[in-house]
Amino acid sequence: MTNSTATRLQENLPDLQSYWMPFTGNRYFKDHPRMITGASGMYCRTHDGRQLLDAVAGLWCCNAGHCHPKIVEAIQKQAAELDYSMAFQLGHPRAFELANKLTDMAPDGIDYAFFVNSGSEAVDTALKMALAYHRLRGEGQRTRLIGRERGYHGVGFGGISVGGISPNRKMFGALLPGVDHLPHTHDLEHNAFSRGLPQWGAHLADELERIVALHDASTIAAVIVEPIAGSAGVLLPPEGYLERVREICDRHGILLIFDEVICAFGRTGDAFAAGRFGVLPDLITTAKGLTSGTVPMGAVLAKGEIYDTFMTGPEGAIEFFHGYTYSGHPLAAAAGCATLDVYRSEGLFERARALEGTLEDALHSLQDEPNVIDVRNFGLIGAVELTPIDGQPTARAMRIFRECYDNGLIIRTTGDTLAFSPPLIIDEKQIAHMVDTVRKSLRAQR
Ligand code: PXG
Repeated sequence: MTNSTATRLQENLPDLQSYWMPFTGNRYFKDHPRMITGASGMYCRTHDGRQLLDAVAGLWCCNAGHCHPKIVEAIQKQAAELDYSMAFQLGHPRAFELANKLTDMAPDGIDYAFFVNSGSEAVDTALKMALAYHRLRGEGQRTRLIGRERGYHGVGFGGISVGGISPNRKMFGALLPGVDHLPHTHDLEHNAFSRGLPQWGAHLADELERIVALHDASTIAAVIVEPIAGSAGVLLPPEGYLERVREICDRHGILLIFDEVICAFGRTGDAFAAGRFGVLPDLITTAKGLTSGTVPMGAVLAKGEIYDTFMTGPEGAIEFFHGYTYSGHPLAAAAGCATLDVYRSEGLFERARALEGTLEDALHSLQDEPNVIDVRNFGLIGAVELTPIDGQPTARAMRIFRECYDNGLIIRTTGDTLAFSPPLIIDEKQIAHMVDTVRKSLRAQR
């Protein structure tokens, strides 16, 4: 037994050696483990018996709160009834039921759901749908994909190619060919401390016209953007920006994909950001809140016209050569059905909308705290951006993360930005407590 194993056992922890953790400083974590052993509602429990308020809904996913009894029951029941059935050529009722519930909830015109297991798979699936759609319509030369700087679209090769976060790209070589990027929309000079959508920057969408002029519209298949970019630090679309992107895509026959992996399921105070912003994309990628984070699942939602374009060729032939062993997995589908029912029956999207102003006021009260250079918010999403420590980017936000954790609060950091995306069940007292803890942490790290 190694020394560290002995210490861990004393601390009630397993041996930490073999697990290669994702997007984590493995060596730091293994020296300073923060282990979550249970959760309920707004709170998580740690291995050393502490209770933490979860201000990020796991990782933007547990929108109905942790271990919701109705979702837990549905998963347990499904596990005992049908564990798995072949995903290709056979079906099971729960997946069809979920597709119906999901498309009922989606904006009018979005009529089909293709199931996957994660946001990354949803993105790669949507990109492939876009390419195949054009090919089926005799426009196979439309192969170019347009993403955006600082966009996050998961970690598949398609997703990192259209994504615009350089550390996620630079280790992996040339990536997909024929990809271009719009500029991001984050601008502190014009928009610092905006409440809701920033006023400045709709013209940044016109960069798409420049890209179209450069490559010719006939070579471009799709544009993919997050309506609100989450992982890259909560970057909000300027007022009118998404509308303009939609108009330009329409003008040039380019499909528009909204990556709503974090925005969907109440995060913006509506079922989908597309609904809240009144901009209808051709494809929507989702995951996370679809099952409130309980069982991995994602979905690509498509307009009827896209599905119809595929439904040609000989009767009985496969129309789309794509899918996963676990597409529409029974446990995930049962979790999804129960989750969407909970969102509706508990009015959680309306609740998020009603709490938007409370979260906004609470977060903006941090404006004058040490090192705060921006506060921004929309729906139940918030961000506090900090001045980086000279020569040590990300270090200041990490210190605040650790300070908050020690004070009973889980937040998320990205770069030097603190991000907030609480479960939609959060109440006003918990919002106040969350912001007070952040305030204390900012002052302690002055
Ligand atoms: N698209 C978007 C917009 C996302 O936010 C993905 C795709 C990929 O989803 P999967 O399920 O493959 O992880 C995401 C994921 C953060 C953070 O720190 C956000 C995500 C993942 C990890 C961390 O905000 N979003």
